[in-house]
Amino acid sequence: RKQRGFTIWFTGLSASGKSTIATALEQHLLHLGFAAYRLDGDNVRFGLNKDLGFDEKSRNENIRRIAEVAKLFADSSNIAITSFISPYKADRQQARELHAQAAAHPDDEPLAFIEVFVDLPLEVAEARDPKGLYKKAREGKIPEFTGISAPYEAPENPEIKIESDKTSVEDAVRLIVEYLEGKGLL
Ligand code: GGZ
Repeated sequence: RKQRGFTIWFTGLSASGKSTIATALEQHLLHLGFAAYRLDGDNVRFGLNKDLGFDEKSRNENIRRIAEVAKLFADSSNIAITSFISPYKADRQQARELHAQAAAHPDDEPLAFIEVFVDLPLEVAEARDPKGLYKKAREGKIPEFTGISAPYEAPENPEIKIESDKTSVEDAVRLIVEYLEGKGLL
């Protein structure tokens, strides 16, 4: 029976380091010979989801569509890696359930869903501010900015938590790969 795919779901604040770790993980998995594909703002928010903004309803819909697409990738034996803030617990839970229920045939296993919380204190993310977005948000120039004027609901029981101010990108990748190996996913 062919190995099933699965989804690695990153969540965290803007500038938390999600995309950096997700990109390094994708490269690592590709070098190992796995079909990994990263979904992020650059290839989703400018395409499939270009009709969506950042109000709560739009974020709900953004995450709902991404979860559906990740499920399709996983269902076709790929490793889907998603890198979105995904600030709402209920949306992440819905994404998880979608994977759990993805068994197309009664003898199919559910698709594994690994939530990776890239945890960085807001003050540190704001001090980094690589794109100047936090500054603009403080000035009121970006409404509903996560952490400033919109919520971020941190995961309570993620499969993996990475404190990105205390963990190198290489170590973060190693932690995730070790977790996946331990679960028999790689
Ligand atoms: C948060 C925003 C906002 C608002 C634009 N709030 O650091 P970035 O720039 O590259 O990543 C952020 C990205 C967040 O998009 P997501 O699709 O990941 O968000 S969500 O999961 O909540 O739907 C940031 C930029 O878009 N950005 N406006 N108001 N981040």
